Amino acid sequence: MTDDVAARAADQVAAGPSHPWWQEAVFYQIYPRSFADGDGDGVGDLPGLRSRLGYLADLGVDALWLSPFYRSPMADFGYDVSDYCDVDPLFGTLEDFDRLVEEVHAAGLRIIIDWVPNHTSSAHPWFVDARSGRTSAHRTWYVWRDPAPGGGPPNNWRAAFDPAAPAWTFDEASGQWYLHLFEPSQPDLDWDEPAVREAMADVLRFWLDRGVDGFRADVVHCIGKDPALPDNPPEVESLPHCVVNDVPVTHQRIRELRALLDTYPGDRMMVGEVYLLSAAQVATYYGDGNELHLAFNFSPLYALWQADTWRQQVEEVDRELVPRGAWPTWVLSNHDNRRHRTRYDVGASWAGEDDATRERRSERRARAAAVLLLGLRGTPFLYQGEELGLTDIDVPEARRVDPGGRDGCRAPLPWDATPDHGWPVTGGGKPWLPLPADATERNAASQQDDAGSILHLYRRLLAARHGSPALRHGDQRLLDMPGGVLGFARTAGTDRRVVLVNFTDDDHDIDPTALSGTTMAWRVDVASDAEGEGRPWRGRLAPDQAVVLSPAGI
Ligand code: TEU
Repeated sequence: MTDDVAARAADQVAAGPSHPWWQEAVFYQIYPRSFADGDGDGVGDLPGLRSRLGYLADLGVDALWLSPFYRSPMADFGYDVSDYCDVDPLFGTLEDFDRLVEEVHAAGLRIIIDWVPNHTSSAHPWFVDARSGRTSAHRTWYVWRDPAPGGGPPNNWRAAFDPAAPAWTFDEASGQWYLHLFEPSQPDLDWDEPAVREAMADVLRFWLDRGVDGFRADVVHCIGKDPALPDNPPEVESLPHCVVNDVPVTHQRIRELRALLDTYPGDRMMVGEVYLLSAAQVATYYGDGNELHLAFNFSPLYALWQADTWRQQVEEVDRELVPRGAWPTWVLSNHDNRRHRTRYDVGASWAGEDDATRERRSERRARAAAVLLLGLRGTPFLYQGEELGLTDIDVPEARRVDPGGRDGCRAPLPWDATPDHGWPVTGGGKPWLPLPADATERNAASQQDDAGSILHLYRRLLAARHGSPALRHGDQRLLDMPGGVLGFARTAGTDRRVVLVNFTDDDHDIDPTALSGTTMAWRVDVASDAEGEGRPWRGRLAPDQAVVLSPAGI
């Protein structure tokens, strides 16, 4: 046994019963188009990802979540699947996928893959057949309805992305409408049809048999629909139906999926994208430990950089999820939303402030947010590039491609300071989206060489989590702090940590008795600006500074 393994084993004994891997893991989301390009066509792919696994292992994440790589017309960049059991040639081959899983596991990491159960592409053979006529074999696999009395769509549901668009498209040939909560090219499957459930179970088995550790289930709260398809009430009529669809039958469907996963060895898991914006609703999708292992809770994605707001987020999760045994998740950025560094910059500028000042503050906030994310109780999900402190790019109109206007957070990851930043394109073409404008200064290689970079902060935080049962799975207690500061204590057995985050532009002096009720001394384990790490804590937080503290003298 190596020292490291022995230390971890001793740690676990000290911390009591073991915890499932997906509660202790830090996940890293790979958006494959934008991670790394292995064949020089300007779009990231599986060989590119394989060539960068060393970077992820060095970073210290535990598990990867791979966004869709299936065959697809790419109308929604892979969330419109035309074959669930094959790799799109743009990303490589099934053999590339198998090698990826092997190499991920050999590196001591896990991998979960995106699974898109709510809808297929309109180019999927199932839908092509369904559309071919009212009596076709797959007609009942999708949601078809006659026009409303007097014509028009069957109900008032709206599609995502275009708030004015109905969630229905009329099929001239058969005289019926089909349902699509997203684009018309993404028809909704009808999960009341047993053959759909069986086909989708086969898809899960196909990938489980290939060794994946689990799935991220896309808009999984939408697979069940109220069979009466009632109009949305007036107060939510203008919202896309996908953010309000919340019906009991979905829980039954998810229990069936859970039962399937449980037949496999190795603690396979499912994290659901439950895009409902209250933690109380999200909590129900964990069932009684018999539905989703984890569910995304997205309201923190829209939280401002304010201590009170974050305190409310933590309190809501502590109130709604934790008492029912639902293990929380935390996420600051993903491929659908503006990056948090960009969000936290909003409203921070005022007349006379220069760009450099603003840039420094937004860097400080991105760093403090990393301490917050990796200090909270729950499973954190990182989105590729946040470890470099990336901001959204401004995409010139001529190069915009996403129907949902989400290109800004999907720029290719800048690997180095060379002119193409690790994205050389054959024949002098361009990557599918522009690289960030500051890629020459802000890229993986430069930050690897700079111990003071945000990349190194993420590494130190991930190492601190690995070294502390309290951070990985401990209890959490909010502390009384001055306005503008969030503080919480994490405890597992004798292991203790305190996390403090200053959300303001001012210094704050913290009374040490507020941390534990005693005058015990604390040491700085990790600081967002690296100040004082490994030394006694002096009781002062700098503007937008965050720290992880441990009891001094241990
Ligand atoms: O997202 C679901 C979803 O609700 C988002 O589209 C959200 O409404 C929007 O992005 C808010 O900005 C999932 C995937 O993550 C997304 O990429 C897909 O486009 C969508 O499902 C359809 O599969």
